[in-house]
Amino acid sequence: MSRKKIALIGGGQIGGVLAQLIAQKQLGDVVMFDVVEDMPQGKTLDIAEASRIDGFDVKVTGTNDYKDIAGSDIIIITAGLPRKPGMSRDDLLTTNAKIMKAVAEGVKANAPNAIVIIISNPLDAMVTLFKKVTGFPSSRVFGQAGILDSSRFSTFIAWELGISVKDVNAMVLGGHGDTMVPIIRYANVNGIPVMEQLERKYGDKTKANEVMNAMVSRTKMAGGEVVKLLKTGSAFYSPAAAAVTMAKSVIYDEKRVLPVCAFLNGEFGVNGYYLGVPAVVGATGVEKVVEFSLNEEEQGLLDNSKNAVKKLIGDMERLGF
Ligand code: TXD
Repeated sequence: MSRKKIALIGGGQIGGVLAQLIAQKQLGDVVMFDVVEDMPQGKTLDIAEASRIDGFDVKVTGTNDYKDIAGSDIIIITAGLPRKPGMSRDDLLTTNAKIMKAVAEGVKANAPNAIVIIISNPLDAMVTLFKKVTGFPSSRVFGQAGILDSSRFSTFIAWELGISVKDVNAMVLGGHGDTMVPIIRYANVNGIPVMEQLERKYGDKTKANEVMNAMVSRTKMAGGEVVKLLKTGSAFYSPAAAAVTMAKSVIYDEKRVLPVCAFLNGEFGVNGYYLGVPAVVGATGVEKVVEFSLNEEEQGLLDNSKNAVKKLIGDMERLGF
């Protein structure tokens, strides 16, 4: 089997980590594209020169020319500005929509058959715009947010219970913003409900709810917490790790059930919008949305999140995108 070709559109903080992770895991040959002259060439040369240390034979190259992404099997897009302290992800809309439109045109012209994973914020709107500009099937255009948000939720639970994060399953649905929906009821430790563990730990339902609600709030604000500490940008190690998980599931047709920003055709009562939901990710991209029952409160929170995404897309359309 010939090696896959993975193009990274955007060679900034996340793009750089993506390139190194993909190389180290030998997922495929990497081509990093950025508009900053020579920067992708420099970053990828640096990564490539570690090949003997990390033991990889995949090629890692950089370019400022879209023609070099031709034939890519997978494209991961991080092009766009990150937020600064005090900014919301939505504040990036105007600037990043302009960038995403240019990127979509470049990808459509040079790699029309690729599977596309989008990371740029505001995520749900950027995925929507990319799909609109390229006209690619929605199965081949999806976004990374839910894996990161779910990992943050799971990590906080593991820290609270003093257990391995490997045994925690906790999912976040909805848009990648303040209205995201950590699904408390299904959060579990090897099948044991987290809420039961918290009630046993504290011997008090009220305290258990307080602790869970604090973790839910921290999950929703986790991106901003990192931005506040970094001051010059946003999280980049964790989103890169999340996107590599998605790319791996495509490359090896793993059919992982992953929370991704996927196009909904009625699933979860949502029709015609991209939203974070669990989906089967395989060789053809998003193969199936995995629905599960939500109670009235959970459905209300998901509808609220969809409405926030719907408003953002309306704002984007009013800006002419
Ligand atoms: O999980 C998630 N989805 C989010 C995504 C988690 C964290 C950060 N999230 C967003 O990813 C963030 O808000 C940004 O919108 C993107 C990229 O974040 P990153 O930290 O990598 O930003 P950088 O370091 O500024 O890198 C962006 C690169 C930079 O090198 C620019 O020169 C380049 O994008 N850029 C372009 N590349 C290609 N084409 C065009 N037009 C272009 N414009 C800028």
